[in-house]
Amino acid sequence: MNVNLVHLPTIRLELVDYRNKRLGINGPMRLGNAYPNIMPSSLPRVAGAIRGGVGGEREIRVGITDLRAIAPLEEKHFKTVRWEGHRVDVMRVGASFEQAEAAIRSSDVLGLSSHFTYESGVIVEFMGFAKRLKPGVLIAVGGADVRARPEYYLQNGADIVLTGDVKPEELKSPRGKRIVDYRIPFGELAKPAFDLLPNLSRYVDSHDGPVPEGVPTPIAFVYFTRGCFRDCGYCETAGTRHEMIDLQIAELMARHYKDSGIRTLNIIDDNLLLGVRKYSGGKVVGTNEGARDKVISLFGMLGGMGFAWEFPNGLEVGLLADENGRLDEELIRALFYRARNERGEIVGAYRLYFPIETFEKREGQKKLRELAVQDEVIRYLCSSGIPEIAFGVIIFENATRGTFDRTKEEYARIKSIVTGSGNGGTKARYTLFHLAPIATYRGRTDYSDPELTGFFYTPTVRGTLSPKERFELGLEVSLEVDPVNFRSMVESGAYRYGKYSPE
Ligand code: B12
Repeated sequence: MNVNLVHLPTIRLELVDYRNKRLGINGPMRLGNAYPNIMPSSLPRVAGAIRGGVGGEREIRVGITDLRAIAPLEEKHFKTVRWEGHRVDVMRVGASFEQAEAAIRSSDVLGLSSHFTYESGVIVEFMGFAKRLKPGVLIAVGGADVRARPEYYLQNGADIVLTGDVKPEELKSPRGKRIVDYRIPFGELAKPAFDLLPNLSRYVDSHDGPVPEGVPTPIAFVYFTRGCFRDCGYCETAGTRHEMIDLQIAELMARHYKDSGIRTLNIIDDNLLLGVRKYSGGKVVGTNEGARDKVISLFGMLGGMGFAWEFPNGLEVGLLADENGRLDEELIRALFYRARNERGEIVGAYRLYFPIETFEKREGQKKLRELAVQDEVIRYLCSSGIPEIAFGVIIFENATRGTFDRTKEEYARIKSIVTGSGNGGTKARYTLFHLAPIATYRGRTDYSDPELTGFFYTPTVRGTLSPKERFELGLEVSLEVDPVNFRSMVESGAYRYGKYSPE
């Protein structure tokens, strides 16, 4: 039996007819970052589980076709959507579907991952293409967006919809359309089949922009915990069971990555640090020493093995301090360890996505600590010279002009900490993104095109300000606080980290 897993093209959006003199925008605006040289985050793991683990099925032959890697620079017009009276061209980035024809024809089952709603249009289109080419082929899909809305995929071409992990024996069953919810132990996910990716050396992109000089490649995705019991309404993973890997399995997994030639890790836990503290009503009240020691040992081991790493999915930065708001320096030093190897390459942490989320009504969100604690973390990280930090603020639908003014002021303040006297060379970018209509906000959008479910646009029309006002106020603050990233995004769609001088 043949299972082929296909990594599909991503999308890139271009706002074609928007002009704004004040912002210096007088041509098409590329809103939508697309990093095509990125390893598929789940497919090697899915293939490894099918091939290997206790539930693994040795009689299944499994392969991976990576349409992004085959032609990373190829772009094709996918569709045009309307946003607030403007035209947005959606480009499909990666090789054409025809390049997967051989894989489709030879498959009994085709496997796809769908993590992002905004990419789901491409997934649906591909499912149609595959069924036309080979009507008998079974299509299995898994991933975060599939978990969020399994019925959508069943209705649009999928046969087996996995809302949990891969279940190898399910792929062998010709039964009708179905949703499979199944969780396999961590150990069975420990050996992603990197050998099935035809050319590992092409995976040089992170999802957070080009990596700084000295970061070795290839770059792969990894996680050591999964789930998060927090209740943040804007996160699809909210309210799920939290689980942490055993150290022995983590070591086995890290060795496997190293032996497979992986040099850099994109660490993508839902909430890596959650287990480190104890909580009451969601607030930190103490430390869970066992879990804290485990995280410290784990990162000691990764550094010892010579990996470089980044946290593109963010860390709950409040957990870097104890219940009294004192920085946990030992934990921070382990997570942000940094050295150079004999070739001068970076070992250890080179980048953190730092989720600020909001400067307003922070008390209402259990995971957010006082700004003073947050400032301390920033100060410490910058003085230790982490190469890059990406700060992120969410613009919620009830944002007012005051929200933007406050964000501008607070970002200027944070920027002065970053560029302050203790700075060890850190570059940063300061971003604002609009609430995506996912999780509890799913459905509260006035646009039917999934491509507008990103965070560059303002997909809800509710709120005191109009979508266009929120969009423009966001751009104004971005330009003022972070002209380096602003210009780069507008012109090329690529994130850039600025090295600003102290004001
Ligand atoms: C890593 C990650 C990222 C990475 C990029 C990852 C990538 N795909 O390239 C980064 C950090 C850059 C990122 C950014 C963003 N992300 Co993100 N991200 C995630 C995260 C944490 C993991 C995604 C992932 O790789 N999962 C795979 C891992 C966890 O699972 P796995 O073990 O490999 O897969 C198992 C199963 O899923 C299943 N399975 C999966 N695929 C398949 C296929 C087959 C055939 C089978 C059988 C089984 C199967 O079996 C596997 C093994 O058992 C998810 C949350 C989550 N837990 O999924 C959010 C998530 C996908 N991100 C989300 C969002 C909104 C974003 C952002 C838009 C903004 C933001 N809030 O961060 C940006 C946009 C990125 C961009 N391109 O511009 C949302 C998406 C919601 C939605 N439905 O659209 C999620 C769900 C988180 C959330 N906040 O709610 N993200």
